[in-house]
Amino acid sequence: MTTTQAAPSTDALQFPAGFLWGSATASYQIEGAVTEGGRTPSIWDTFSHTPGRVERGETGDVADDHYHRFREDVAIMARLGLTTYRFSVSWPRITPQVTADDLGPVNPEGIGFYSDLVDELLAAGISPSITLYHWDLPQALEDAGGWTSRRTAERFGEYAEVVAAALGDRVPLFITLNEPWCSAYLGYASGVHAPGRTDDAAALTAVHHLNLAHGLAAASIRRAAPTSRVALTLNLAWVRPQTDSPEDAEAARRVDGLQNRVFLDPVLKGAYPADVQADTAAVTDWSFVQPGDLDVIAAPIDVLGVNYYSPTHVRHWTRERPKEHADGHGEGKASPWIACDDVEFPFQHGRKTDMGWSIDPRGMTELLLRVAREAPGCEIMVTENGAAFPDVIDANGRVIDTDRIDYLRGHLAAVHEAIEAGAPVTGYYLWSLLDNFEWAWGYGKRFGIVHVDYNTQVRTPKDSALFYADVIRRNALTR
Ligand code: IFM
Repeated sequence: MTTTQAAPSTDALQFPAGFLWGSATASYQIEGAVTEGGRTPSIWDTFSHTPGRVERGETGDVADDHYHRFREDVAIMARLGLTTYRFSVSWPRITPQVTADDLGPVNPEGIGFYSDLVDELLAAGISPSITLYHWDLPQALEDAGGWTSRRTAERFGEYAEVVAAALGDRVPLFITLNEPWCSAYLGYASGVHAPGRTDDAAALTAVHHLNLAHGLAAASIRRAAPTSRVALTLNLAWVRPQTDSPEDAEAARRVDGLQNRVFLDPVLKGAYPADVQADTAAVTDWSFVQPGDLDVIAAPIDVLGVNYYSPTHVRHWTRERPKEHADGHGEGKASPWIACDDVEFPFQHGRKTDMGWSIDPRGMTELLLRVAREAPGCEIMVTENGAAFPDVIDANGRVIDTDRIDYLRGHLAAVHEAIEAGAPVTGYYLWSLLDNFEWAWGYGKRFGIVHVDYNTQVRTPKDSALFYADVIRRNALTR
């Protein structure tokens, strides 16, 4: 592997000069060391230690031990030729004594860890991109209401200012939140993620407070790190009605509202979608939106981060037969889809990843083009894309993950197509660098392009890592 730029091939999908090639991770999924460096518990420590919440009772206590092995991991990134790396900062490392009313003292060890990581990356020629919140909320804040409390958003704005002030001189891009859809709906409606609550009104309250937290953090970053750029990462969906019927179109409208527009519209238009507010009127009157909030949320951002894995197929549910739950949220369990009783997620034929997610790169192109239309003038980055497959190390010590390479080929071609069609996509972060703790699935799902042996912590680049290194070296996808 070398970082020398190869000559462009005529038989290749060439990416624009300066296109950023990265990989992404998140603190709780890789760091381990949960009681070290002054860190206090997050909601994911509590959740994963609660029996029945995570497959096989697995936790992030050790994970990839990245806290101790980050220099080795940066060396791997350098060998792959990554030009950027997206990681998240664990809030309970930075202000471990935070309460609902007071951010508490800044922990120098917490700042020190991320400062060392940033320096290591810069020394390797890799540009750091920081996500401020990738789901590990300090447990003390959850005890005071978590994202249902406005004070969590206020403390988040202050925490963002601390991190931006400490690292902004060396970090060109700060992403406020990762996938607030998951934090709100999986955390507070379906309960399959921490904190594991099942309360629709709480989830919609969380939606707004997460949006507000984004706005407050964006303002903090502007103040404390004026040369850094501000982004928000959303897991937007390409929502496909199963048929052309008006009923299926209605199902798609509802899901699009909850997944896409309730996050996009406040940021891009300074308003919540009226149809979503009407759909959910029986759940909440939305009085948690206070005067001035939408102005805070709608402050301009520099980059919109889009995470895409799979399309979302929806159909009107007629109640004549059992509901299909291809979105993975089973019958009899609380649903993340509020006020969507008549919507089902029909099973699809075709190729799937180990998560059971349909593989459809077309959705990536469509989604990026939609975002480009809805956010004119805003740069777009794919901040996550990748796939889990049941990888094994063979007798020669090699992981031949052809399925993942195929997935990446298809999706990189889809990104290229969106760029050709005019979407201002400037970077791509592959999820994920390392196999890691896949939330409620534990370690059973492997998303990494680098295999991790959880017994020995030995890292082995998979064939997909070599494939990705070649794409980066050429700045192109060869056919
Ligand atoms: O592992 C997660 C990540 O934390 C957020 N986006 C989706 C990934 C795969 O499920």
